Amino acid sequence: NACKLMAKQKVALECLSYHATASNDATEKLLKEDIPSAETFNLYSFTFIDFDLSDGDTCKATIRMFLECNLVQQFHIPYEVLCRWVLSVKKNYRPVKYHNWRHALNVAQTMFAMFKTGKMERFMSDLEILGLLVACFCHDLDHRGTNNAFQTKTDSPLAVLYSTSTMEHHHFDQCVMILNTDSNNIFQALSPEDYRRVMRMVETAILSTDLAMYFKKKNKFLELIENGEFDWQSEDKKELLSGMMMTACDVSAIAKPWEVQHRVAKLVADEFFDQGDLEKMQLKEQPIAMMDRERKDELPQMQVGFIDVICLPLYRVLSETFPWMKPLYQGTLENRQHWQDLAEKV
Ligand code: 5BB
Ligand code: ZN
Repeated sequence: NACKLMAKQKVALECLSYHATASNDATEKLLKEDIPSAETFNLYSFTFIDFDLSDGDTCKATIRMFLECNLVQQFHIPYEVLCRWVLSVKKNYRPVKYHNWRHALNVAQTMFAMFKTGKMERFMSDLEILGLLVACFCHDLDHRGTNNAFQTKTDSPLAVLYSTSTMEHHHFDQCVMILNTDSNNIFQALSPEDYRRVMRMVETAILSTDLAMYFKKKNKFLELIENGEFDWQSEDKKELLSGMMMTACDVSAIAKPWEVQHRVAKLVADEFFDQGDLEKMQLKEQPIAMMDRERKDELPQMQVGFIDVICLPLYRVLSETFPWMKPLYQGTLENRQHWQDLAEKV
């Protein structure tokens, strides 16, 4: 326990130099700007792309999703607080190659597209929609470009604090920290009970983005589906479904049009290689193939494996049960062919 306190202090100190809430100037500026329509940003589509958006546009797209889901009105979110929260969340992502603010935006947009175009909205209460959207935006906060195994191997203070789902616990802590910072609390008008419920949902949803958690829960989910489950209303079934949706959104770059998937996969690989370099230098260790620059030729084959083991099975059950989710399955299948072709070339 004393050990954990020390670790907590170390993490806090480390983050102090980094964390900042958005400035009043930036908030004022965003507050005054027009928010373009959802169509302008292509928000309803599973083929949304952020590449051409400016940083300012990414904030506006975020606000547009909250407006489009009627969350600002429904939960009396003061508009200025929403603007400040968006800017603060963006600020608390680090400029790593893949797990940065753009990734969070893309994950949240896929969740939005699932609600609307995927027609999943009907299974969720407004509070759940709020919780899931917030969870998507916050789910990788303060990611350092290194995974849980790396935290454990390097005895990072974070790993001392949380021995399992290390980074995911930290992402949630960061999410809470922002909400608890003056004038960033978009949940401020909720009743104490709704407040507790939405925080619990955000926590569960963020923790479920640990791939280890996905593997632990997916069989239970498959079992329910195979038994022809149609009622997703009960608490634990909703939690299971939400977790699956979080993973489906988290890996949804795999379902984008090929040019986009190709470019994003390179970002993922570059971040993995950076961790591999750290392992070689700091730990004098041979990184696994996925993180070894010397083995970048194997990337297409690894993507096929990733698609076959994680993505396609998940998108298959989701689209069999919820037919409007089919574009995710279809896009992934097309990309599999491209990666397979590349794998055969080498
Ligand atoms: C994933 C699980 N890992 C513990 C071992 C490696 N595998 S993998 O073989 O499926 C794999 C996945 C290997 C290489 C990969 O990327 C090479 C560029 C990937 C991969 N992972 N490819 C991607 O396009 C994406 Br997106 C990802 C996801 C990376 C984040 C992992 C966290 C997912 C949480 C649900
Ligand atoms: Zn993520």
